[in-house]
Amino acid sequence: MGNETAEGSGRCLVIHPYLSSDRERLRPPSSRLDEAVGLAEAISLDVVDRELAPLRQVTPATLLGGGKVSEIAERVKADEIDLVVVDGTLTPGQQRNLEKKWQCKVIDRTGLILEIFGERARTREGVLQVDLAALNYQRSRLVRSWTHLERQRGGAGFLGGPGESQLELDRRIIADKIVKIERELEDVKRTRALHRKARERVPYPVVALVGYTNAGKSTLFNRLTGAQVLAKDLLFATLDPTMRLIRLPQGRKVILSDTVGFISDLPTSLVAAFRATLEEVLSADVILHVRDVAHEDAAAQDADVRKVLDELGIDDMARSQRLIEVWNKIDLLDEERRAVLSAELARASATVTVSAQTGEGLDGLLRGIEAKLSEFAVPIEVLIPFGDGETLAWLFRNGEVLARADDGDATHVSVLLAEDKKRQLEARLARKG
Ligand SMILES: Nc1nc2c(ncn2[C@@H]2O[C@H](COP(=O)(O)OP(=O)(O)OP(=O)(O)O)[C@@H](O)[C@H]2O)c(=O)[nH]1
Ligand SMILES: [Mg+2]
Repeated sequence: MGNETAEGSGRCLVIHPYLSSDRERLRPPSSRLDEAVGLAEAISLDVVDRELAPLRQVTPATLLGGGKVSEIAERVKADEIDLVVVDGTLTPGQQRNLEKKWQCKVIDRTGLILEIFGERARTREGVLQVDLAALNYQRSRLVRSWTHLERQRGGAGFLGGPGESQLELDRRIIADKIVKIERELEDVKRTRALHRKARERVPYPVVALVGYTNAGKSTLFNRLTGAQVLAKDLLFATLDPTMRLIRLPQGRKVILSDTVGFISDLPTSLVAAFRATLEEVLSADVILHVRDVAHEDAAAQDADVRKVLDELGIDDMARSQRLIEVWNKIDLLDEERRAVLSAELARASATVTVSAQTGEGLDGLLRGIEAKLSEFAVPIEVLIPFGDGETLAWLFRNGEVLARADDGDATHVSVLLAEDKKRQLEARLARKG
């Protein structure tokens, strides 16, 4: 993807524009600006200036009004700014116009998040997904030749017929690349589906960590697994999914999975790109929604995460069955806020408070996971070949047999089994062929 900004890593000004008439904001503009600065810092940009830009209306050519544009032009000059991040959505035209007026590079929120993801992606699938999202983004705003593509084109003028403009050429190359990446992604996904199948045969339930970026998922993951996943005060520290086997207090083993965090207004192209990664979450037996309850935007972040989960098809029903809310960072709360939280906690269900940092509350969390796993027994029908008395005995031991009927060469059993037991049974049957 385009690395120009990351390479520049220069002096940066972050602007958060917002309509002053918008009264339905969940977050104050100042905290949105803070988050945007956090994003810029996540790719080591040197943020020397930050600014709120209330707009009375949108100016089509530049988004910001003329006065603001000139004011910033002067700032850019005086402070020797190399890059302006506009924490909003710019049309390709607006981006171009602002670059002209300010004489420096300009990127919007999507561009910035793409840069971060481009820097973080490690696995092949992650890299492909980010490339795809970046290409789709570029396609929509392709205005001049793109150095990256130029290199790949090799001999110029080779691919297109006469009279074809450079732009069309670039578009065509991008379109071709998109098709190619999509094909590669399909391959990777197929492999992953196979891996997942293999894992499903392993009798371990999957516990997935989800939550807003910086909520403490990786810190918790490391605490519980003894792993050393990068956990940092950095937005989008984690991008690629990681899994580890852990043992719960009562001896049961589960696979814990850490994954990319969410953020408000995640560009749609990226939501689509990361769907596949997040789909792992869908098939998890237990979902831990890790929340930074010490954050001033905790409520808004919660709403954002719920929205993404909804989009993934995890509705209220699934939530109530499979989700545990993990209120993290309670070590940062003073007595008063702890008291408020306890009152809320009393009303909430399936919620635990923890500090991934100090380890407080982790026993309760593990017990909560165990409880969830055995909570929802589902009735299933099993066909056991005659002679497999072992499996039959296992069913009686591990589930609640509702009915059994023998016929010729098999026994039909209808049994209530908890989710993890169901997996163990599937593994048993698969082993027996
Ligand atoms: N005080 C305190 N800090 C915490 C706690 N848990 C995590 N942190 C800090 O919060 C920051 C973010 O933690 P991560 O574990 O990287 O968060 P994450 O949810 O994995 O973030 P992404 O990978 O960016 O989505 C780090 O600086 C952690 O040290 C906690 O319980 N208490
Ligand atoms: Mg992380």
